[in-house]
Amino acid sequence: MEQETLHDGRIVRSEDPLNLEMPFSSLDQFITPTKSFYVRTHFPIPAIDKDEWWLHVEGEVEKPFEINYEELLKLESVTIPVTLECAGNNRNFLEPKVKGVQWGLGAVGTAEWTGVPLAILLDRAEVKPEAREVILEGADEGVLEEPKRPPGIVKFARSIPLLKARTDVLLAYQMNGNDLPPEHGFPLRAIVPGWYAMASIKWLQGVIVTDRPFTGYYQTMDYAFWKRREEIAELVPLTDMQVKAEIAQPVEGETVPSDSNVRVHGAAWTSDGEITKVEVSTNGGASWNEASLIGKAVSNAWRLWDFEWHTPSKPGKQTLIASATDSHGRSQPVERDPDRGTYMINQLLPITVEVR
Ligand SMILES: Nc1nc2c(c(=O)[nH]1)N[C@H]1C(S)=C(S)[C@@H](COP(=O)(O)O)O[C@H]1N2
Ligand SMILES: [Mo]
Repeated sequence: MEQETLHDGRIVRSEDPLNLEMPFSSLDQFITPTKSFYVRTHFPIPAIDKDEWWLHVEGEVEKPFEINYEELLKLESVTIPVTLECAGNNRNFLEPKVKGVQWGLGAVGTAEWTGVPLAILLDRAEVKPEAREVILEGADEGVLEEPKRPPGIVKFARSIPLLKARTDVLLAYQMNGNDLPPEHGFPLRAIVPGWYAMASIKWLQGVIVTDRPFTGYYQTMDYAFWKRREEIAELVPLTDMQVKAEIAQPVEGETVPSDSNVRVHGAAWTSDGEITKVEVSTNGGASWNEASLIGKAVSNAWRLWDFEWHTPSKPGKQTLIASATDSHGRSQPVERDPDRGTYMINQLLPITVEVR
């Protein structure tokens, strides 16, 4: 593997725009410290003065309004732990190589988010009966390079079905008990539990209620996959995170002592349900052992797990695989589904260690 540069202990996947990955081997607690949390940006980070910032709530509503930071902080707030995973997490495991940020295991993290449920703002605006979706728009913008792009400046925006917007979405101004850092969306970001994190819009400035499906760049040309209607492929926006377990330690290529107890540990997550089982194979999938799930299940957050492996007395290479199952009985595929393009990577990821 190529040499990795670090930025405050995170792996730099690109400087401009800033894309930082958590070294997943450092996973040692349920909450990811803010300084380790991965960063995904598409454009330069907007410098926002909170005293001049307004959130606009508009579209198919009876009473459109604007609210500033100070007023927002006075509203009823909640704090919830939520796991965010980039839809392209694990992309550097894909063969052949594909375009996009070459994330390893660490474009995922769990933070405690504090803010105002979007439902409170939607109620204040009085959503019209014909409303179907809510578009969330960030303040960041730029000109796109890919050929199938609208000319001119594009803003990062995504939509959520009205029901999900009302029941699940949080507008967060704090991460792990402190103001959101600029790179994580200061002053305000959306948190969309259970969905890949492209929907958790940072630097939020617009909440636009609409009566028809939104087909903006980031949910059609990008952040979409091919789904089959019978045999016909149709482009569908990415939404739910897929069930997955990742091994934090040991790491790929590590040497472990023979005839010893080695702790294999990591995290597993899913959407809309909970992790019920993580299995670990230490012989390339020939046999499986059940790992222990640590702590309690928390909705919309990952579950840490571990397994004590008694290593073989004979030296040699061993292949470790972790596999998660959730409360809907969903588990991870063995093979990659090419219809998923460069996203939703949750097939089993074997790692090789050297027993010596
Ligand atoms: N406004 C805006 N919101 C955004 C993005 C962005 O580039 N601009 N990136 C999205 C993507 S693809 C991901 S994975 C998450 C990353 O959130 P984080 O940087 O706080 O980890 O933010 C999402 N929200
Ligand atoms: Mo992402």
